[in-house]
Amino acid sequence: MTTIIPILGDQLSHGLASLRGSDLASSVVLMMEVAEETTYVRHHKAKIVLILSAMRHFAEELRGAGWQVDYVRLDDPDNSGSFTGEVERCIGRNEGSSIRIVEAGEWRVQQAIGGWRDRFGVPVEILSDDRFICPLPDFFAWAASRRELVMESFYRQQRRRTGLLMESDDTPVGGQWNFDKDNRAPPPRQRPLREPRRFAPDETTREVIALVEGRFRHHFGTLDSFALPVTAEQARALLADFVEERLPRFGTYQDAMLEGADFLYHSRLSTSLNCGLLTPIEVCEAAEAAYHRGEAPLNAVEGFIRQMIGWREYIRGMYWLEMPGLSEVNFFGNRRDLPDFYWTGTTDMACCADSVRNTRDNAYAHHIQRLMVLGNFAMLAGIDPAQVADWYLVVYADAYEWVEHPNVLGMSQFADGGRLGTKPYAGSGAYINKMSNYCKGCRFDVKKRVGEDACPFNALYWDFLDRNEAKLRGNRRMWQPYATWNRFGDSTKSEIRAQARRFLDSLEGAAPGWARAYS
Ligand code: FAD
Ligand code: DLZ
Ligand code: SF4
Repeated sequence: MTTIIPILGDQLSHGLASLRGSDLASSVVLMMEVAEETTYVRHHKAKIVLILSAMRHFAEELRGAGWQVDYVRLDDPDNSGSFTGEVERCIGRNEGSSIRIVEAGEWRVQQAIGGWRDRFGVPVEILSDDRFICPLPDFFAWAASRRELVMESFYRQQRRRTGLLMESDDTPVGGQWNFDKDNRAPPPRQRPLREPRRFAPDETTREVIALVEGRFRHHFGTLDSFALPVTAEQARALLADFVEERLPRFGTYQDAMLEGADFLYHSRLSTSLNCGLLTPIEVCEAAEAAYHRGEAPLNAVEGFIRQMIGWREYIRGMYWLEMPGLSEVNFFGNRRDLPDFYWTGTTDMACCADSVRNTRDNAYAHHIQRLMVLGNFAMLAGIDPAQVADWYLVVYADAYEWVEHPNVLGMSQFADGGRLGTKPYAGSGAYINKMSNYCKGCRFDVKKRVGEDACPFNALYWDFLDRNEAKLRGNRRMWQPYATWNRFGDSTKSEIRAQARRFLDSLEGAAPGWARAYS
């Protein structure tokens, strides 16, 4: 009687529910490097290196802890290429009599797991992923009890649930739930003194890099500066480094952008969190402890904890609430192809060029680059949201559908018509100019709406409002921009429309198949 415990590439946590309470002697842990996962989109090379290297390290740690691990490598000639195929082979090799697995993070994988009982004729126990703080049934109950699914109210419930930054059951530390108004400073004059800690590739990672440079050489991105944590120990060192060096200013500069400052005061912890090397609760406790030691101010720590237990958990809940329909949403009916510069980085728009460069070099961009530069541009330009979502899923090392879909299709593209956000995150050049130093070095003039050197974001912003007036006019948070638009005279409106049209016509679409062509 052998229980097979499959552990997926984003489940690399020693406290995983399927390992807890399982018997070492009668269990076999199955870990599988499979083509289906490495190519369902053409992931950034760094994401594949991260997952495969972290999986190989994790398997060794499990063996060290006494587990019997059946590990299938990508280049194993008998590898079937899919989770289902590998579980089937593993049952055969080990006379498996039952399967114990933690629910998958993505809909498509969860669907496959749902078919295993019938296919293999053995009991399949699917456990909740309790690394997340809010169980999904609790999120669904919260959502069912609301008319509008506002993150802030969910976040307060999460503060009460965890007791993080709470004086008592209902009193937040500092007397306020949210210090966001202190968190909108323009960029600092200088970069942070020290970049986040880097982890030089060891022999295992170097072996995976060679595999990826061979088999996935046509995928987007470079590996020249690969330095991500691939073990829990390294991830904890990155967390300590963040708490010490950057957390104190995280809040203040949360929305700022500075050319060439790839990480600014951000934590860079999302890749480790999302594949399981860190748990959200340990990260929050480390930040809270820094506040209690007097080493980080409340606006920074509260802002960070809100991202972790508020946004991250709310986004995950929304994914499972809205799937499978979420993949198909297109509220504005946008059809334009994704511009080529999203892959090449070649554009005169300094903000977009720097954000794509960061994405290519580090498989990373910080939140405002993702939201107010690249996402904002795509929405204003009317790009097909499915192409936008594919791009985000490919290019970021922290991207899994559960977190990418709601952020891209909901928060950034408003393609869900406002289920997740109360209004579109649309901004003209003025917003980017306020929050960054990009415009100083740009060939476009951020103050101009029309003309050869006018900032494209300006005409696109007004054209977006104009095009979608019937869909947005009723939104009470859009009243002010429409009031401004309607004060423009007819000739100004026509000039703006013509400017936007000329610019959109000049955009080159990316070659089809970049995101989903199989290697
Ligand atoms: P920090 O700025 O240091 O924030 C701390 C942590 O808070 C992050 O590590 C992350 O775990 C969490 N967090 C903050 N905001 C969010 C959010 N909106 N959703 C979920 N978690 C959040 N995050 C991903 O993990 N994967 C994605 O694929 C992803 N795609 C995004 C796409 C768009 C269009 C946008 C606007 C945001 C996206 N995010 C995504 C959220 C956020 O941008 C990243 O989590 C963050 O930039 C990661 O960098 P960091 O670890 O330095 O974050
Ligand atoms: C992202 C990824 C990649 C690139 N490769 C693998 C893999 O070979 N084996 C694996 O178990 N997981 C991989 N992953 C992560 C999975 O895509 C992720 O675990 C599921 O999508 C979650 O549902
Ligand atoms: Fe971006 Fe416009 Fe500023 Fe150039 S001027 S950096 S395009 S916002």
